[in-house]
Amino acid sequence: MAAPAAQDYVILDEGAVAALAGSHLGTVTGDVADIGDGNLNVVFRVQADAGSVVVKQALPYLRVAGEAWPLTRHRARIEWRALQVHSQFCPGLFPELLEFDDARSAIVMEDLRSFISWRDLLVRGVSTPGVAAKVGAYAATVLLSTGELVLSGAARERLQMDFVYSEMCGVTEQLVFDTPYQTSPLNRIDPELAEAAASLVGDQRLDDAVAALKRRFRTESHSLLHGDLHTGSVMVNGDQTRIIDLEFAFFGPPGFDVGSLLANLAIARTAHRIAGLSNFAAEIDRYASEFWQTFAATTRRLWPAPSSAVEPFLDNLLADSAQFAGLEMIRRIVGLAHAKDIDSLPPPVRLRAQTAVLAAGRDLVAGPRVRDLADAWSRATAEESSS
Ligand code: SR1
Ligand code: MG
Repeated sequence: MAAPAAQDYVILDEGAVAALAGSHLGTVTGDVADIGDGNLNVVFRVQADAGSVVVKQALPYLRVAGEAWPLTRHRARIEWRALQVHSQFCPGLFPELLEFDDARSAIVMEDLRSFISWRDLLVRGVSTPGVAAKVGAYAATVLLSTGELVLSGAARERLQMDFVYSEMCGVTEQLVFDTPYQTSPLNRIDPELAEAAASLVGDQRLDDAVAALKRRFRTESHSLLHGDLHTGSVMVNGDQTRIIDLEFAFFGPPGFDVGSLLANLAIARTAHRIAGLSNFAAEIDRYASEFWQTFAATTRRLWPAPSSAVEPFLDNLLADSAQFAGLEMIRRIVGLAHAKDIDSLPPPVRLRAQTAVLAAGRDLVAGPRVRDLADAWSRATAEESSS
């Protein structure tokens, strides 16, 4: 795909958003609201008599950082294309796609106004039956369906060309693999946690483990992954689930998405446990198990032929996932993008939760490889690290 012409790009104002949405809604009566609270893009809701839609536009910079952090708008194409591909394999699990305005890097799609993010529901202690299993089935389906065992030859190469290792992977490298282990102005560290955070810098064993994982992130182009599969990328409305925010999609290593999801469930679990809400913590234990069991069952079902290779594949994938989970846990405590699960806790409880998540993440990254889910989960949610 050629790059969109720069001269056709404008940052959408309310009138332009209304015009873009108009072809899907009829006459827009003027109700255009900026509802974006994400780190990257601007998001508008457009209301009309006929209903509402969302318009998501990529800016030529990172929304939270402003022009000080320039980014190309290519992420809009990645998101649109990944939504197309993943929704082909998992229909009904994504917002309905209405239009892609390539010149203006804008996606028009279903408004998920009655949905709430899974993270917010977990923070509030609201039960979400069925969600973990759906996300597990999704992660396995896209892993297998776009992996080389199922998709090969020219079709695979054509798809890979749409997802050449992207600038967004560079953002992940920086925020997940680099800055948490450096003294960096991009980190956000609570003063009480300064000593624990400083101990991440200059630890040779940790640096070696992180470098090996970063190399795998960069080089193992196994499957088209979501790339940012945390609980805030899952929207829930009763028994309906939608996966969103695919701008980080890339061909990456098995275990990256699984690790990210397990990490964020572990963070939620630790927050509840340390806040004294053990019943809900036990519910999150069940979500982690349902997520993994459904992921594994779906992988076995989609494996192309009966094979003794599937169980070792799953064992390896789980051990890799636990290491990636450790990175995600660490960066959500000391990096730029924190987890609301922890940041919303009152200070003394927050510090205990941060300390536990940091130690557990470190153990998963640089400690012994995990043996099975019980081992992975107990170490991810440990309140005192074993290493
Ligand atoms: C500056 S972007 C920060 C984070 O937000 C996204 O959701 C990704 O997790 C990214 O690392
Ligand atoms: Mg996101």
